[in-house]
Amino acid sequence: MASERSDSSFDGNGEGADTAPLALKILVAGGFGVGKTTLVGAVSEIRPLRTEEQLSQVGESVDDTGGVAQKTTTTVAMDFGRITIRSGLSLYLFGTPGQDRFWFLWDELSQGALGAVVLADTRRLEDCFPAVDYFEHRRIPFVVAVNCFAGARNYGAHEVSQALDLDRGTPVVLCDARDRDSGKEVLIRLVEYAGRMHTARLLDSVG
Ligand SMILES: Nc1nc2c(ncn2[C@@H]2O[C@H](COP(=O)(O)OP(=O)(O)O)[C@@H](O)[C@H]2O)c(=O)[nH]1
Ligand SMILES: [Mg+2]
Repeated sequence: MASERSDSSFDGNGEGADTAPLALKILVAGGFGVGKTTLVGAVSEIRPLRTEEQLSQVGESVDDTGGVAQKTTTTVAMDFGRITIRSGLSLYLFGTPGQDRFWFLWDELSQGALGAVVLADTRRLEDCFPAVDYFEHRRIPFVVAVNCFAGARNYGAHEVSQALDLDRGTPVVLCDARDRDSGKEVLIRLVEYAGRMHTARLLDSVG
């Protein structure tokens, strides 16, 4: 059954890619309020599964809503969505929880992931440092997607790359997390980049 085969390639190994539909797992990370839930919602073909909770009064002291005045919900576990990039290739998107207190979920979520999108807001670039560190340390390929909020100064990709001290070659793309095509563009860049990285490592490992 097609859906079962799709599930079996969920780990992203890609065996039989010519015949079986391939489903790859992608993480969407970044600071609180940077647009992760928005991005997953904008690109997903299925109604995105969200686990948002009203920001509780208890959380008020720890959830930094500075610069995100309208935000009244927070993702406590994760966002989940799916997008078909082209016939036979779909991506399963997992939005990681934005707050430090949910870090324990990341190791679980990153199992078998092809790569990650780190969303960044140039007004609070430092918020994505933990995500950048996390993926660099675990050698999980990622692209940095700058979510271009109105009112934020427009930085060039190179400037962002320098400010985040990214490894050479790590792509930086500008996007609008609310826009489906823009989000899809980011995901395509990631798939291409991660594909190249994984292939290069495979070739390295065989000598
Ligand atoms: N102006 C603008 N607002 C955005 C954009 N992306 C997200 N937002 C808003 O910013 C807030 C936080 O976004 P959300 O996706 O919940 O952030 P998350 O915490 O990373 O999941 C929401 O109120 C969004 O509607 C964007 O590109 N431009
Ligand atoms: Mg969210």
